[in-house]
Amino acid sequence: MTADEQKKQVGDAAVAYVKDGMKVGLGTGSTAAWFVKAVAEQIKAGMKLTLVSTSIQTTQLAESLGLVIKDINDVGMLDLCVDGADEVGPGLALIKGGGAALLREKLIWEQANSCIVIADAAKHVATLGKFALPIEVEPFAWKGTVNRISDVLIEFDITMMPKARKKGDDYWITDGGNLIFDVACGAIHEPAGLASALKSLTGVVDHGLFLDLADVALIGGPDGVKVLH
Ligand code: ABF
Repeated sequence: MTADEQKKQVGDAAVAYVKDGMKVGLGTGSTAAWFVKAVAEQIKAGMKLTLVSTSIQTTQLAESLGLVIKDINDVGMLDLCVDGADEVGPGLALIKGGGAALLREKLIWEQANSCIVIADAAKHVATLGKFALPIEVEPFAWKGTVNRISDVLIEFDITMMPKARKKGDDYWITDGGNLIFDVACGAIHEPAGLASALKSLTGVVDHGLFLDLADVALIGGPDGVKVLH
């Protein structure tokens, strides 16, 4: 079973959690895209939903499927958000942000009563950190911010310098106009401590550690979908 087949498997499975009349947050990435397509089929079959999106990319996909995306400020608390991840670790601690949408994703997740993460089997790990941790940084005075990030990383025995994510020759700019720096941590042994230390730094907008936010994880695989709580 290929990774993409597993992504479709969990994207389709997540639709079982969507009920008529719900307000639903649509995640970002190739796994979440399968969920968006499955939601579009439900709406074609008559389901009534209010939808919000975690990125311009997802909004464009949704609208291409005839879906209407509402402004998150107009809908109040969401019933559900379904989104992908780069790593799913113990206690459903996640690394997200490989799609550079971490800030809008986290804001939507914070406004949802229930958050479901969907991922292929390769994303399910015993320790977070093999996937580089994305950190979203205010563009103004970013070099000083990167120096402060490096100082904090050393306290967590992470010696790799943050690497600016680039698209061609330019720095990657998020939907909100910020920069993304990726840190090859290797292993993150104290996710909560690192998350708190990074968030306290002036110039750091947010980071890709999603802790105590996921309620359920659907992990794909040839033996069927594993449901983790
Ligand atoms: C987004 O999708 C990001 O937070 C995460 O990094 C990415 C995973 O992408 P994919 O599903 O394509 O592997 O939610």
